[in-house]
Amino acid sequence: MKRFILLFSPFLIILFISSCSKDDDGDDQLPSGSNPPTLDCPDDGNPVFIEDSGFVKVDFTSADFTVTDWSFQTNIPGYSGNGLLVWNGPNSMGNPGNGLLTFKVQINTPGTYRFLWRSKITIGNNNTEHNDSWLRIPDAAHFFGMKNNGHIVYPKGTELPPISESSEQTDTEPNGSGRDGWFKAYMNNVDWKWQTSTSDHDAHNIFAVFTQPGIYTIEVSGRSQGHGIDTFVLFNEDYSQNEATADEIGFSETECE
Ligand SMILES: [Ca+2]
Repeated sequence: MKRFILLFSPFLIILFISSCSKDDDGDDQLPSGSNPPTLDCPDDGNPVFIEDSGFVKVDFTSADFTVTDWSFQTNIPGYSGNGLLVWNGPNSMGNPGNGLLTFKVQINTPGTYRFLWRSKITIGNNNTEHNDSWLRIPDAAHFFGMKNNGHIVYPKGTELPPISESSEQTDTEPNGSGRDGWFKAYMNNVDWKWQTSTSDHDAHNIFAVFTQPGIYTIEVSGRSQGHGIDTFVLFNEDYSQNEATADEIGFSETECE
């Protein structure tokens, strides 16, 4: 119920429109160890986050994580919304699909969207450990990584077709592990950071192409123990990274599927 109020609060909608108020970090914090608020959807329904004007923002704790080894946390400062999820299962370096989380987004504006999550390392002080999870967008038209110089990679084992921009490339395989269309998606900062990169030591940003309006699934599964994820956004070319990751922007509205 609390989440329902948060999502549909006119106050937050005003925040979204005005983009001039303080961020909402801490507005809805719960004591550590408390149960997360439940979404106001029927038991067999999923919340669907609605893209508007080329942007959608999702609280990572909105997924049904109850039967997984993702740990709901509110005792790590700096999260937004209701909390964060930390992968507390075994390291799954070569095996995507453990602790599968699914998120639904309704795309109304077809196009190419960049994916970015806000995450942190919750174990230790090494920025290359406890810093990654698996990511797949299986029903997009295309799902790929791209460097600023235009170089493109596709997840290993993907069944999605390539985009025409990579037709001249001889190698489109990312460095490091991957399987069944999943990208190993990493960040490199002990503290909170908006970064989702793929291909080891050769960071590519991650994109999905949605050619038709519709409801799409974002899949995340556990890889490195201690990787904590707060939020993710998908945004099209109308937004800079800074605009898309501004704290002032509230979570997208939801419907129930
Ligand atoms: Ca959150």
